[in-house]
Amino acid sequence: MSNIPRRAAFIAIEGLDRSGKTTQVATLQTRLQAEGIPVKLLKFPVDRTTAIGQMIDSYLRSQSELDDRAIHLLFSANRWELAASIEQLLAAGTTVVCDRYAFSGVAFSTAKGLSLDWCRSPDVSLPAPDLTLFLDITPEQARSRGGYGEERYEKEEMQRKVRDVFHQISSEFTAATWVTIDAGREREDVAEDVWNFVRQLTGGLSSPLERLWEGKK
Ligand code: Z5A
Ligand code: MG
Repeated sequence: MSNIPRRAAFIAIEGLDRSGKTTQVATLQTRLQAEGIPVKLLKFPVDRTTAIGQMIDSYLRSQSELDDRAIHLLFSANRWELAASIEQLLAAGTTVVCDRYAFSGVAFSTAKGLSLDWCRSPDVSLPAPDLTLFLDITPEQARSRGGYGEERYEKEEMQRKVRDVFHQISSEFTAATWVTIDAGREREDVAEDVWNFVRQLTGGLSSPLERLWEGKK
Protein backbone atom coordinates (compact mmCIF):
# COMPACT_ATOMS: atom_id res chain seq x y z
CA MET A 1 0.00 0.00 0.00
CA SER A 2 1.26 3.48 -0.84
CA ASN A 3 1.95 5.97 1.95
CA ILE A 4 1.39 8.91 -0.36
CA PRO A 5 -1.73 10.74 0.88
CA ARG A 6 -4.45 11.09 -1.69
CA ARG A 7 -5.86 14.47 -2.54
CA ALA A 8 -8.93 15.59 -4.40
CA ALA A 9 -8.97 16.70 -8.04
CA PHE A 10 -8.81 20.26 -9.35
CA ILE A 11 -11.08 20.76 -12.36
CA ALA A 12 -11.41 23.86 -14.52
CA ILE A 13 -14.33 24.49 -16.83
CA GLU A 14 -13.32 26.92 -19.54
CA GLY A 15 -15.00 28.11 -22.65
CA LEU A 16 -16.37 30.83 -24.80
CA ASP A 17 -19.13 33.16 -23.81
CA ARG A 18 -22.55 31.52 -23.71
CA SER A 19 -20.94 28.10 -23.98
CA GLY A 20 -22.78 27.02 -20.83
CA LYS A 21 -19.94 27.01 -18.29
CA THR A 22 -22.05 28.19 -15.38
CA THR A 23 -24.88 25.81 -16.35
CA GLN A 24 -22.49 22.83 -16.51
CA VAL A 25 -20.63 23.72 -13.33
CA ALA A 26 -23.94 23.75 -11.43
CA THR A 27 -24.98 20.37 -12.90
CA LEU A 28 -21.58 18.91 -12.08
CA GLN A 29 -21.83 20.12 -8.48
CA THR A 30 -25.21 18.42 -8.10
CA ARG A 31 -23.86 15.20 -9.55
CA LEU A 32 -20.75 15.15 -7.35
CA GLN A 33 -22.85 15.83 -4.27
CA ALA A 34 -25.23 13.02 -5.21
CA GLU A 35 -22.20 10.70 -5.28
CA GLY A 36 -21.22 11.90 -1.79
CA ILE A 37 -18.12 13.72 -3.05
CA PRO A 38 -17.32 17.00 -1.25
CA VAL A 39 -17.08 19.81 -3.80
CA LYS A 40 -16.32 23.53 -3.79
CA LEU A 41 -17.24 25.73 -6.75
CA LEU A 42 -15.14 28.78 -7.54
CA LYS A 43 -15.79 31.38 -10.20
CA PHE A 44 -13.28 33.75 -11.76
CA PRO A 45 -13.55 36.68 -11.69
CA VAL A 46 -14.30 35.96 -8.07
CA ASP A 47 -16.87 37.83 -6.08
CA ARG A 48 -17.06 41.18 -7.79
CA THR A 49 -17.49 42.97 -4.42
CA THR A 50 -13.87 42.65 -3.19
CA ALA A 51 -11.51 45.60 -3.86
CA ILE A 52 -9.99 43.85 -6.89
CA GLY A 53 -13.38 42.44 -7.89
CA GLN A 54 -14.90 45.93 -7.95
CA MET A 55 -12.18 47.23 -10.26
CA ILE A 56 -12.68 44.27 -12.61
CA ASP A 57 -16.46 44.67 -12.53
CA SER A 58 -16.32 48.37 -13.31
CA TYR A 59 -13.90 47.69 -16.19
CA LEU A 60 -16.02 44.90 -17.69
CA ARG A 61 -19.07 47.17 -17.59
CA SER A 62 -17.04 49.87 -19.38
CA GLN A 63 -17.55 52.19 -16.42
CA SER A 64 -13.79 52.68 -16.09
CA GLU A 65 -10.75 52.44 -18.34
CA LEU A 66 -7.55 50.59 -17.47
CA ASP A 67 -4.37 49.80 -19.36
CA ASP A 68 -4.65 46.32 -20.95
CA ARG A 69 -1.74 45.08 -18.85
CA ALA A 70 -3.15 46.53 -15.64
CA ILE A 71 -6.50 44.74 -16.01
CA HIS A 72 -4.70 41.53 -16.96
CA LEU A 73 -2.69 41.67 -13.74
CA LEU A 74 -5.84 42.35 -11.69
CA PHE A 75 -7.49 39.19 -13.07
CA SER A 76 -4.34 37.25 -12.20
CA ALA A 77 -4.13 38.75 -8.69
CA ASN A 78 -7.76 37.70 -8.24
CA ARG A 79 -6.65 34.08 -8.80
CA TRP A 80 -3.58 34.34 -6.58
CA GLU A 81 -5.82 35.54 -3.74
CA LEU A 82 -7.40 32.07 -3.77
CA ALA A 83 -4.40 29.89 -4.65
CA ALA A 84 -3.61 28.86 -1.08
CA SER A 85 -7.22 28.01 -0.28
CA ILE A 86 -7.48 25.87 -3.44
CA GLU A 87 -4.49 23.85 -2.22
CA GLN A 88 -5.95 23.49 1.26
CA LEU A 89 -9.31 22.31 -0.07
CA LEU A 90 -7.70 19.69 -2.32
CA ALA A 91 -5.47 18.42 0.48
CA ALA A 92 -8.53 18.11 2.71
CA GLY A 93 -10.29 15.96 0.09
CA THR A 94 -12.63 18.53 -1.43
CA THR A 95 -12.89 18.51 -5.21
CA VAL A 96 -12.49 22.06 -6.56
CA VAL A 97 -14.37 23.05 -9.71
CA CYS A 98 -13.56 26.43 -11.28
CA ASP A 99 -15.84 28.36 -13.61
CA ARG A 100 -13.09 29.99 -15.77
CA TYR A 101 -9.43 30.10 -14.72
CA ALA A 102 -6.06 31.36 -15.97
CA PHE A 103 -6.78 30.18 -19.52
CA SER A 104 -9.54 32.79 -19.83
CA GLY A 105 -7.06 35.39 -18.61
CA VAL A 106 -4.55 34.48 -21.32
CA ALA A 107 -7.17 34.06 -24.05
CA PHE A 108 -8.90 37.42 -23.58
CA SER A 109 -5.74 39.50 -23.13
CA THR A 110 -3.91 37.81 -26.02
CA ALA A 111 -6.98 38.41 -28.20
CA LYS A 112 -6.57 42.12 -27.40
CA GLY A 113 -3.06 42.06 -28.85
CA LEU A 114 -0.73 41.35 -25.91
CA SER A 115 1.79 38.57 -26.40
CA LEU A 116 0.83 35.11 -25.22
CA ASP A 117 4.08 34.72 -23.27
CA TRP A 118 3.59 38.01 -21.46
CA CYS A 119 0.00 37.09 -20.63
CA ARG A 120 0.98 33.73 -19.22
CA SER A 121 3.74 34.97 -16.91
CA PRO A 122 1.73 36.33 -13.92
CA ASP A 123 -0.17 33.03 -13.72
CA VAL A 124 2.94 30.82 -13.82
CA SER A 125 3.05 28.59 -10.70
CA LEU A 126 -0.64 28.84 -9.85
CA PRO A 127 -2.16 25.45 -8.92
CA ALA A 128 -2.55 23.62 -12.24
CA PRO A 129 -5.91 21.97 -12.90
CA ASP A 130 -5.70 18.18 -13.16
CA LEU A 131 -8.32 18.43 -15.89
CA THR A 132 -9.53 21.36 -17.97
CA LEU A 133 -12.78 20.89 -19.86
CA PHE A 134 -13.03 23.44 -22.65
CA LEU A 135 -16.61 24.05 -23.78
CA ASP A 136 -16.44 24.99 -27.43
CA ILE A 137 -19.19 26.65 -29.46
CA THR A 138 -19.17 28.65 -32.65
CA PRO A 139 -20.11 32.34 -32.60
CA GLU A 140 -23.24 31.35 -34.57
CA GLN A 141 -24.32 28.95 -31.82
CA ALA A 142 -23.60 31.60 -29.18
CA ARG A 143 -25.81 34.02 -31.11
CA SER A 144 -28.64 31.51 -31.15
CA ARG A 145 -28.54 31.51 -27.33
CA GLY A 146 -29.65 35.11 -27.23
CA GLY A 147 -26.39 36.62 -28.40
CA TYR A 148 -23.80 38.32 -26.26
CA GLY A 149 -24.59 40.70 -23.46
CA GLU A 150 -23.60 44.27 -22.76
CA GLU A 151 -20.13 43.80 -21.35
CA ARG A 152 -16.87 44.98 -22.89
CA TYR A 153 -15.74 41.71 -24.51
CA GLU A 154 -19.17 40.53 -25.61
CA LYS A 155 -18.68 41.28 -29.30
CA GLU A 156 -18.52 38.68 -32.05
CA GLU A 157 -15.13 39.71 -33.48
CA MET A 158 -13.52 39.57 -30.05
CA GLN A 159 -15.10 36.18 -29.33
CA ARG A 160 -13.68 34.76 -32.59
CA LYS A 161 -10.18 35.90 -31.60
CA VAL A 162 -10.62 34.48 -28.09
CA ARG A 163 -11.66 31.14 -29.57
CA ASP A 164 -8.51 31.05 -31.72
CA VAL A 165 -6.27 31.69 -28.70
CA PHE A 166 -8.05 29.02 -26.65
CA HIS A 167 -7.35 26.53 -29.44
CA GLN A 168 -3.69 27.62 -29.45
CA ILE A 169 -3.44 27.18 -25.64
CA SER A 170 -5.08 23.76 -25.81
CA SER A 171 -2.45 22.46 -28.25
CA GLU A 172 0.17 22.73 -25.48
CA PHE A 173 -1.62 20.32 -23.16
CA THR A 174 -1.91 16.55 -23.27
CA ALA A 175 -5.20 14.83 -24.02
CA ALA A 176 -5.28 13.70 -20.38
CA THR A 177 -5.28 17.22 -18.99
CA TRP A 178 -7.22 19.24 -21.60
CA VAL A 179 -10.42 18.02 -23.21
CA THR A 180 -12.45 19.99 -25.74
CA ILE A 181 -16.17 19.32 -25.54
CA ASP A 182 -18.66 20.25 -28.24
CA ALA A 183 -20.91 22.51 -26.18
CA GLY A 184 -23.27 23.30 -29.05
CA ARG A 185 -25.44 20.28 -28.16
CA GLU A 186 -28.27 19.76 -25.65
CA ARG A 187 -27.40 20.59 -22.03
CA GLU A 188 -27.87 16.95 -20.97
CA ASP A 189 -25.49 15.61 -23.64
CA VAL A 190 -22.80 18.10 -22.68
CA ALA A 191 -23.32 17.24 -18.99
CA GLU A 192 -22.89 13.55 -19.74
CA ASP A 193 -19.54 14.18 -21.44
CA VAL A 194 -18.42 16.40 -18.55
CA TRP A 195 -19.36 13.71 -16.05
CA ASN A 196 -17.64 10.92 -17.98
CA PHE A 197 -14.33 12.77 -17.75
CA VAL A 198 -14.73 14.01 -14.18
CA ARG A 199 -15.84 10.64 -12.75
CA GLN A 200 -12.38 9.22 -13.57
CA LEU A 201 -10.89 11.58 -10.98
CA THR A 202 -13.42 11.23 -8.18
CA GLY A 203 -11.36 8.58 -6.38
CA GLY A 204 -8.70 11.22 -5.74
CA LEU A 205 -5.09 11.40 -6.90
CA SER A 206 -1.82 10.34 -5.30
CA SER A 207 0.27 12.60 -7.56
CA PRO A 208 1.21 16.04 -6.23
CA LEU A 209 -0.63 19.08 -7.49
CA GLU A 210 1.25 20.54 -10.44
CA ARG A 211 2.14 24.19 -11.01
CA LEU A 212 0.79 25.95 -14.06
CA TRP A 213 3.20 26.59 -16.93
CA GLU A 214 6.33 26.02 -14.84
CA GLY A 215 9.38 25.44 -17.03
CA LYS A 216 7.61 27.05 -19.98
CA LYS A 217 9.86 29.54 -21.79
N1 Z5A B 1 -12.15 37.40 -18.16
C1 Z5A B 1 -10.90 37.94 -18.51
O1 Z5A B 1 -10.82 38.79 -19.38
N2 Z5A B 1 -9.78 37.52 -17.85
C2 Z5A B 1 -9.83 36.56 -16.87
O2 Z5A B 1 -8.78 36.22 -16.31
C3 Z5A B 1 -11.13 36.00 -16.53
C4 Z5A B 1 -12.24 36.45 -17.20
C5 Z5A B 1 -11.21 34.95 -15.46
C6 Z5A B 1 -16.68 37.85 -17.40
O3 Z5A B 1 -16.72 36.44 -17.30
C7 Z5A B 1 -15.62 38.26 -18.38
O4 Z5A B 1 -14.33 38.18 -17.77
C8 Z5A B 1 -15.52 37.40 -19.59
C9 Z5A B 1 -14.07 36.95 -19.66
C10 Z5A B 1 -13.37 37.91 -18.80
N3 Z5A B 1 -15.78 38.25 -20.71
N4 Z5A B 1 -16.51 38.12 -21.62
N5 Z5A B 1 -17.12 38.25 -22.53
P1 Z5A B 1 -17.95 35.69 -16.71
O5 Z5A B 1 -17.50 34.29 -16.46
O6 Z5A B 1 -18.48 36.47 -15.54
O7 Z5A B 1 -19.02 35.65 -17.89
P2 Z5A B 1 -20.49 35.07 -17.68
O8 Z5A B 1 -21.34 36.17 -17.24
O9 Z5A B 1 -20.47 33.83 -16.87
O10 Z5A B 1 -21.01 34.70 -19.08
P3 Z5A B 1 -20.71 33.53 -19.98
O11 Z5A B 1 -19.37 32.99 -19.67
O12 Z5A B 1 -20.90 34.08 -21.30
O13 Z5A B 1 -21.79 32.39 -19.85
P4 Z5A B 1 -21.59 30.81 -19.58
O14 Z5A B 1 -21.35 30.65 -18.12
O15 Z5A B 1 -20.65 30.18 -20.48
O16 Z5A B 1 -23.00 30.26 -20.02
P5 Z5A B 1 -24.32 30.02 -19.13
O17 Z5A B 1 -24.60 31.24 -18.28
O18 Z5A B 1 -24.30 28.71 -18.48
O19 Z5A B 1 -25.38 29.93 -20.32
C11 Z5A B 1 -25.63 31.04 -21.19
C12 Z5A B 1 -27.08 30.94 -21.76
O20 Z5A B 1 -27.18 29.81 -22.61
C13 Z5A B 1 -28.15 30.74 -20.67
O21 Z5A B 1 -29.31 31.35 -21.09
C14 Z5A B 1 -28.33 29.21 -20.63
O22 Z5A B 1 -29.57 28.83 -20.15
C15 Z5A B 1 -28.13 28.87 -22.09
N6 Z5A B 1 -27.55 27.53 -22.30
C16 Z5A B 1 -26.60 26.89 -21.56
N7 Z5A B 1 -26.31 25.68 -22.08
C17 Z5A B 1 -27.08 25.54 -23.19
C18 Z5A B 1 -27.23 24.51 -24.17
N8 Z5A B 1 -26.52 23.36 -24.12
N9 Z5A B 1 -28.11 24.70 -25.17
C19 Z5A B 1 -28.83 25.85 -25.25
N10 Z5A B 1 -28.75 26.88 -24.34
C20 Z5A B 1 -27.88 26.72 -23.34
MG1 MG C 1 -20.87 32.04 -16.74
